[in-house]
Amino acid sequence: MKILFSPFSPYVRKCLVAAHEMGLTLTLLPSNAHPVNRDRTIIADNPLGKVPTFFTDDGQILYDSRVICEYLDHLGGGRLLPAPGRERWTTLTLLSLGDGMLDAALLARYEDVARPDAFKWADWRSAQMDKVETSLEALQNHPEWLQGRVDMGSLTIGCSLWYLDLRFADLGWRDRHPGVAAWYATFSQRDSMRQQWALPA
Ligand SMILES: N[C@@H](CCC(=O)N[C@@H](CS)C(=O)NCC(=O)O)C(=O)O
Repeated sequence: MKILFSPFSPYVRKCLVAAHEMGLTLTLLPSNAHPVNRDRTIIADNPLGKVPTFFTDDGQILYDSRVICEYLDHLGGGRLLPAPGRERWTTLTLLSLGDGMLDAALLARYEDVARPDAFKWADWRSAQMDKVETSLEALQNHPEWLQGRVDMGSLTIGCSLWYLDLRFADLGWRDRHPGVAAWYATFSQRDSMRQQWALPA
């Protein structure tokens, strides 16, 4: 199994963390995804030109991270995505919250690094970061959403917090959301969450 890789993509990381939880190893392939300077080699396999893009051993191409994680979970015996029922809907909703935080944070990041100064819109950027903030607030107010949970929901939230630390190091989210910070301090010690992935030299 192969995956188009970027060390800074939280969505790629989510797939690698899920694979690690399942005891599966993925071969990493280079890529250069960018919303404007689009990577034609990715587009050849995924018309959206985004990573992660994933290649199964029997020749299927899968995207996006949600589908890839579902595929990995299926291979690994379904530990990270419960069978249909209340638990599954809870897990998937938490997963959507984590993905939504990432989508907003990535848009703010692109605003910072990809949009020319003349076109920047400060209110729009702060509204994206406010989505992150209101999501953290909800997690802070509902500790039961995360407590004791190891599934695609909590792993996605974990990867979104990893991305905040990577790209928005002075956000100071831990001061405003100490309960989430305490959860992450423990959760981020999982073997899967501690892994560092890199392309082979
Ligand atoms: N919903 C997608 C989002 C993937 C995504 O946006 N990846 C970024 C890299 S972190 C990307 O490929 N950006 C290029 C672009 O926006 O065209 C997923 O969950 O896989």
